[in-house]
Amino acid sequence: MKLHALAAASALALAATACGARPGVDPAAEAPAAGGSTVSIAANGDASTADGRPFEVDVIAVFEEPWAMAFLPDGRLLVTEKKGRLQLVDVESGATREVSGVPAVAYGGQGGLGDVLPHPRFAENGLVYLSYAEAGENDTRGAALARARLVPDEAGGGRLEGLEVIWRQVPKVNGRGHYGHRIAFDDEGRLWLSSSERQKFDPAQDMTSNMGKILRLEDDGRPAAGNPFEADGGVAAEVWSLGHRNVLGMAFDAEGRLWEVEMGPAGGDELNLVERGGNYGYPIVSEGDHYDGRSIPDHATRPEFIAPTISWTPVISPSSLVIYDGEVFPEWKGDAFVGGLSSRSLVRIEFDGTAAREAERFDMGHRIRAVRQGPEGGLWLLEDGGGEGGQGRLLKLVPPAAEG
Ligand SMILES: [Ca+2]
Repeated sequence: MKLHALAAASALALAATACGARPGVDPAAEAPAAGGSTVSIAANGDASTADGRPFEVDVIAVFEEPWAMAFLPDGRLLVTEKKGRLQLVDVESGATREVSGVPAVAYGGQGGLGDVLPHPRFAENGLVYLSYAEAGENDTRGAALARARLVPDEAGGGRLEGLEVIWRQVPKVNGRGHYGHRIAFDDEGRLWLSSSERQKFDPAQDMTSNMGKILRLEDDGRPAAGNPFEADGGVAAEVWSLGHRNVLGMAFDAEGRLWEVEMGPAGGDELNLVERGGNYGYPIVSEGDHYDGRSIPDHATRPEFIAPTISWTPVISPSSLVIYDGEVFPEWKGDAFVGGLSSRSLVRIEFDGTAAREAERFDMGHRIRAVRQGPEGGLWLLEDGGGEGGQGRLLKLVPPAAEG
C-alpha cells in the first residue's frame, strides 16, 4: 500500500520551527505507520526547483525511541532503542528481532542506549560496539563504551557474548544530558569516540577529564598511539581534540578528514573539521549564548580557538552526520547530510575543499534522530521518538518513481 503525502521544503517554515524549544516532546506528532508504505516528500511546486529535490520515502519499520543504527556486512541493520534494546532488522521485510545481552543503561533525559557500530572486520570477528549511559554511585552517570560478539540465532535475532566495557567517561557526574557518545572507525581501523561535556561546561577544557573531547582509541579502547597529548598520560592520552559541547555526528570524508556536528547552546550549532590537537573553544567561546541569557564571546574574539566551518543560528539541532558517496543519488556524491531534531529536517551540505555551506534543507515533518548511508548506496533515516515510549520510523529515501 502506498500512502502519498506532500511536504514543502520551505525555508521560511523551517526558520519558524528551528527556533523552537529543543529537547521537547511533540504533542502533535502523528502516529507512525509502517509496513511498506511510501510517503513522498517533494519540493513545493510553486517554489523554484532549487528549493528541494524530490525523493520518495519508504517506511520500513517502527521503533520505540530509536537512537542510532548501523548496517552489518550482510545488509541487515542494527538499531538501538534508548531504553536499552538492540534490534536486528531485515530491511527487505522489515522484520525486527531483539538482540539480548545489552548492558544495563541509565535511561532518562538524554541518556540510555546510544550508538552502535560493527567492527570494520565484523565478518571475521563478529564484534559490535555500543555506547550508552552508565549509572555510577551517588546519583552520577557517565557515558561508557562496550564491545561484544554478536551471535545470531535462527529466529533472526541473536545475543551478545563476551561483553567488555572498554572505555568510560571520567568523572561520572550528576544530570542526564550531553552524553554525546558517537562512534566511528577510520580506514586504519582506529576507533573514534565523541565524549560530550554532560552540561558541565569547564570539563571541555580540562585535560584531567575526557568530557567535551573527541577521542582516538585503539579498537580495544586503549588510547591510540601517536595522539597529540600522549605524553601527558591519563585520559589526556585519549584526546584528539577538545573544547566540544554536545557532539552527535561524526563522519570521515573521501580524503580521510573527520567532520563533526555538535549542538550549540542558545544558537551556534556547529559543523567542524576536526584537527589534531585542535581546541574548539567551548565554553569560552561559542557562536551561541547561554540559555539563561548570559552571552558567550564569539570565536572571532579568540583566534586561538578553531571556529566552526558552519554555524547555525537559528539552530537545526544536529543529531547525526553522514558524508554520502553512494550511487543512488549521484548528484549528491561527496555531500554531507545532517539529521535535524528541532528543525525536523534533513540538511544537505556542499563542500568546496574544506569550506562548506548549507545547500538545501528538506522538511521531514518529524525530528530526525539518525542518518546513514545504506549498503545499496541510498540514504536511511530514523525519526526520533520525541519522548518516553515515543515511536520513530525507519525511513529509506528512494528516487521518485517514474509513475505519476
Ligand atoms: Ca556568542
